[in-house]
Amino acid sequence: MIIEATNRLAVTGLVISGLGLVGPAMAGHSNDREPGSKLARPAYPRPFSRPPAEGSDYDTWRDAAGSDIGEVALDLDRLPSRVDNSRRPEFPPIYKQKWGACGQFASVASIFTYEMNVLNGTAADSDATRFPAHFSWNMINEAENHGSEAYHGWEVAKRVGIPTAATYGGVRFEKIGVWPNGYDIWREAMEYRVSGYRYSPAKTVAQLNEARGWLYNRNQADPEKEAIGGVLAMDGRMGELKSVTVTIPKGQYAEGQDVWTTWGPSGFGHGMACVGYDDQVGCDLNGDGRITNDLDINDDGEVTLADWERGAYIIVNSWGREWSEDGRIYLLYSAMVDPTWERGNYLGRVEVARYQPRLTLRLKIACDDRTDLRMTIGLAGDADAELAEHEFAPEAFNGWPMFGDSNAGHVPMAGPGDETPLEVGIDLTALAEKLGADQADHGRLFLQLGRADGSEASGKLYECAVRRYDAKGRLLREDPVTVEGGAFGESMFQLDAAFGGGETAG
Ligand SMILES: [Ca+2]
Ligand SMILES: [Ca+2]
Repeated sequence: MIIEATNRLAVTGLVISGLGLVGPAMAGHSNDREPGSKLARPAYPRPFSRPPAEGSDYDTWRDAAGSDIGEVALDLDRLPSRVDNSRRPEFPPIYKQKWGACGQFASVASIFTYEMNVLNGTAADSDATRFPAHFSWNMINEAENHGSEAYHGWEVAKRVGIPTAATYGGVRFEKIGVWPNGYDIWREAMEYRVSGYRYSPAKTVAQLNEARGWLYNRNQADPEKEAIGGVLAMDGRMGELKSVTVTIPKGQYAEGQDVWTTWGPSGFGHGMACVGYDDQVGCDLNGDGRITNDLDINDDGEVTLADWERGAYIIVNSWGREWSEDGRIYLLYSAMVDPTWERGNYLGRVEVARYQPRLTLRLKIACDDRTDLRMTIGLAGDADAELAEHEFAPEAFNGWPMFGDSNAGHVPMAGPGDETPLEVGIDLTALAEKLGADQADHGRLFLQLGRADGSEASGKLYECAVRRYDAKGRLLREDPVTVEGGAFGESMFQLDAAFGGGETAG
């Protein structure tokens, strides 16, 4: 319901992508009245911080190597008064989005790209080191102009990976809902992953300071160790922005630059990248002729972050580099304390990882409804086994069950109106590892293709092969599997074949 409402607005040409509406149902679950809640800490605000279908025990940071939010305290004296990571070579250009893809422009094209370049020690100066917004967007937008959450992109990066823009064919496609055709694209995606992601509130000074520390050097407590700062995802409310935008007057710090004093008083969510902060930027909100952080300007009897007139985040928006002069804008720290826009009270962060698959599946497959496709892949360590020892159902080829109602659309594999069979790659490494280290390079493959209950979908498998790689990602060999028939729909298609171990499979 909410998605439809968002979509109606998005197709008017505005760049609206958040899925959330503020209402009483959303309040009260952040436990902000618990003791210690003023400290920096991870949180799972609904519905934008993790996929609901994964359950309330799903720890989105569990595979990350870095310390968790609030675990490390940085000496505040070390924080510079200004940090802008968007000026670093690891940060990609400021993009101008089309359609409601802002969530993926922020979470993948900007934030994932930045973090991956920091990890790799590279610069985001060409498509070879930039990552597309549309690869992950087209996994969850139902092949229409729908909005997305940051976590959609980060989960796609976790489960499938993200190909570089060079291999993918750009940062975005000119048509909605297209999946890339080519094993090498899917294979490259496997190397660029997310290991963990997290949201945390930024409603208190302690939480603000932790966020500043992340932006500065990821709260690296050891002064001897250098660390390049991280960037953060945020979700702003974008209605009536004119009424909350102030251009800093002449003679003041950062004169002539725009500041959002609060989130827009109305409207829907919009994903953006928070790239830094500036403690000096300020605005006289109460008109007393001074810019203060120590007066109770909202008359609630205490001085909190909500009263601060000085200090602002630096935001990179995906409305083009001419917007707001240079594509960036300030947002007062106090704007993040907003009970009417809960999404705007949180910041999201991500940890990325490089990865080399050792065992993959190459498939050439057609299906007239990629969301209703059901695919199960099994492995057995014994090449003569009659049953799989371990099985899995890859999210992307089972309608993305973890995303609930958000999927890749009831369209053919390649995209709307395109019946071309798609050549894809699927990582089997984790499945093979379950067989034990010595068996991971040979065994028996079991593949089952069908359709969702009640679906009329049909399709055909054209090619199937198992590929093995060495630890550096070099192809060792491909074992082709003979496909006989390959049609599925009303009945299931199944094959099994030995692979590896020097034998020719099939
Ligand atoms: Ca004032
Ligand atoms: Ca106050």
